[in-house]
Amino acid sequence: AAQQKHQKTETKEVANFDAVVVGAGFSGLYMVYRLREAGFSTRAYEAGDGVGGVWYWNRYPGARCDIESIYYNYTFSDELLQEWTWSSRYAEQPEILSYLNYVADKFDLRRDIQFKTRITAAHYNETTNRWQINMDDGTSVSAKYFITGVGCLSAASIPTFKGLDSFEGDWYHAGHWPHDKVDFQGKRVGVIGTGCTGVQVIPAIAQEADRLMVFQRTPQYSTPAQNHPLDPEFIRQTKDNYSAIKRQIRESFMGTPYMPRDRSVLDDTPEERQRVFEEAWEQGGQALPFTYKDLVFDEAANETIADFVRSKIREIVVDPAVAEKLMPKYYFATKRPVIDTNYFETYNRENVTLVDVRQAAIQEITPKGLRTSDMEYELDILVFATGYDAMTGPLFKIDIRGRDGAALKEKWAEGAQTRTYLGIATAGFPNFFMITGPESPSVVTNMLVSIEQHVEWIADCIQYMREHGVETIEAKAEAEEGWSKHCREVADSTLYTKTDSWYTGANIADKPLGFPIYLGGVGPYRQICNEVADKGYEGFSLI
Ligand code: N01
Repeated sequence: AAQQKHQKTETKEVANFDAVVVGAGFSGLYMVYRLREAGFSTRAYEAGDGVGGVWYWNRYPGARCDIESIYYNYTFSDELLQEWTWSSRYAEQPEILSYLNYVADKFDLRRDIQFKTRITAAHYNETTNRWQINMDDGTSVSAKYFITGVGCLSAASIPTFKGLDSFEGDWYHAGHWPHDKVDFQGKRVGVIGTGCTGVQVIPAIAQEADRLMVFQRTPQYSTPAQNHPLDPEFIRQTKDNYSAIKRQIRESFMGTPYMPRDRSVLDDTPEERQRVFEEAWEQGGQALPFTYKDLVFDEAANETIADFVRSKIREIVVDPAVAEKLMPKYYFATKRPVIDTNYFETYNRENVTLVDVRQAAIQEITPKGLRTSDMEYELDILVFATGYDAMTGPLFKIDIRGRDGAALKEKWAEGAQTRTYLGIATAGFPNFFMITGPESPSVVTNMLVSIEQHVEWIADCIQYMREHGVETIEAKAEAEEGWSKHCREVADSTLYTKTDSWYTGANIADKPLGFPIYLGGVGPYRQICNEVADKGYEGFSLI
């Protein structure tokens, strides 16, 4: 039936390419560049009217990257590294978007990108060994290779609250923020969600709105970003040392030069731990999780750092009752570690109210605001910082079908954690590559390092195929099974799988639980991928 559906698709085929790429974010842009350099005809399709991916859509106030700017850029071009200068330790969204536009201009990438076009379906045709790719404008193209650069966090999730249609005010999801400034002045604003997004948007809105109501279900650990403008001397040294930095981040664990200190927190006295934690808190950013090697492996070790952050929250938040509501209880750093600028301080403001919706659940959105089981809150604007259907969500927005018309969505119906080879490919879907797909290191790392590694590996693979007269590459089922098992075993040796999060899929109703992220580190993962390639693409069938 699926095959019939495939054949019945009524679209107008307008072009043929060697490769079609989905998205013009960091992944899509670099994939277009690499393939074009290698002489393959390539077209990227992008739903937005500009480049940038998540940095195009996430225009909410306070949006900035939680990886230090000097490591959050492409490293493939020395010239680009020397030309571009970041203004602060953690770059804000407008600056990152300017960078991506600069890259697109510098390498003349726009001529191979079709904007304002969403790919709706990609079906593999066994007879022609090509992918037929359909767009939302009714056109269709064919390509030998189908490559997704859809990102891991691009499918916004808005919980199905009763009554949202009746709300008389304005509402926004942070990941689909309007291009025009939203004016909060004189307004009563509600924010639902206290993940990375909530922690950034809450302090920014609080400065402007008349009243801000934060609807919190799960309190967060968050540590100060200690953001600051970059010193010209520091920039000069960074630019002088970029080849060493590049090597270091590529071989590292997380895609930044930091490695956990080779010491157990339990081997230090409470006083010494306190000193180490205080120093990392002052240093800010992602320093705290790197203070000891066992923090995400051992429950007792984790409790020491969790206690430290809780004590900091009690110090910062003046009202002890509010501070208690803000106490996080899950294992520290088993959700994406959050860094902030004045997050906990914001709860000391007179115009901010914290509402614990774990204690009094949200019941409905009303025409005038939001009702919990306790009371109704009147609101002019409602902001959803409620996150994403991560990892598989962006892929499932496209009807991807491989051999015999089998749908990717059906193949992974029992969870994405058991169904890819290296997070790049999946059995039954020939000549299909995923940039930062499920079961690759992706979201626990500096995405830029992971993206460059995948793009280069995929481009090399396609070149290898051309050089060796290979028409089809496809992951073998047994290789896929082995990788998925390995991926899960690594995750189970940590505390990550003991916390419900968007990593596990627990944030989306009815999503199968899993852990579709490789926690082995970007350096070791790169080595594995290189070895696979060096052995003639071991684990793949090449025909
Ligand atoms: O999403 P989240 P996010 N009722 O899923 C709450 C990246 N990112 O957009 O935990 C009430 O983390 C939910 O509560 P709970 C980064 O990787 C990076 O903040 O499910 N509340 C939670 O508090 C990040 O991890 C940057 O109980 C509901 C929040 O909404 C990832 O994106 C910036 C609810 C969702 O938090 C996702 O972050 C921003 C309901 N029905 C994002 N449903 C930087 O680089 C959900 N929630 C800095």
